[in-house]
Amino acid sequence: MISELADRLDQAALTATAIPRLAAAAGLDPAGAYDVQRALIERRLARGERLVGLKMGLTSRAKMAQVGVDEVIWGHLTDGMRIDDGGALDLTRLIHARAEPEVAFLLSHDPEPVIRAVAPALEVIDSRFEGFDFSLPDVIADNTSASGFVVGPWRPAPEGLDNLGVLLEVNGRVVQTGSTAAILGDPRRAFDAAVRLAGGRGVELRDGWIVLAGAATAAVPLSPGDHVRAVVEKLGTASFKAAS
Ligand code: OOG
Ligand code: MG
Repeated sequence: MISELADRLDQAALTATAIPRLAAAAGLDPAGAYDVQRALIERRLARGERLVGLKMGLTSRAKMAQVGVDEVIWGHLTDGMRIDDGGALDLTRLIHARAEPEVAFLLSHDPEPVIRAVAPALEVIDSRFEGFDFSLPDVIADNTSASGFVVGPWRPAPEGLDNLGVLLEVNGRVVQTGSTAAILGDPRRAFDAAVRLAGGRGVELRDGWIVLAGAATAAVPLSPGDHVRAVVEKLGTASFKAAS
């Protein structure tokens, strides 16, 4: 059953076709949903992608309210999801993509996982479920809607990382504003949660991995031609262009 559910989600992503929710009918609880997520990631790895990090989700109230799920979740990042800073995103391969501003951490083994650097980031989420509508186990199984991400320039964590202004701009206009305080009170808590939760499920955290802390604001839908930029006070910017 795990493998069949992972296939359904994998095909939905590969063909950019939304599918109905699947967790309730399959009786999936969160633990079973993480098994489906793992099987889904195995399919990407079998196609030659590499794991490059983890993402936290629903670490802010703005996001919990937007999707109606109120638990912190985590997912996997692969190199196939990476978009160069300032690069292009092909929207024709996606279902109903949204962008959200994030903070990224660079993980170092010291020998325990610690934060080596911080960067402004953007995440592109693209739920494989119809209407971007899902339950907690659905979104976990769907690798927490992960689709793409952009990381801006790395720098050492500045003073006041727990309260930096965050803007999301589309075509030069500010469409969302927030603060890093929205991310669990301090985005470093999201890093700790990623280490604890993924580590607790046997994920081997590697030196050089990226950890996305979760969006500070609600996500916005993308249209062809959109220039999207995240601006994080003291950290700088990360951007991409939605091509079609
Ligand atoms: C779930 C993923 C949430 C975040 O940053 O909160 C997430 C979704 O919104 O579809 O990535
Ligand atoms: Mg996110």
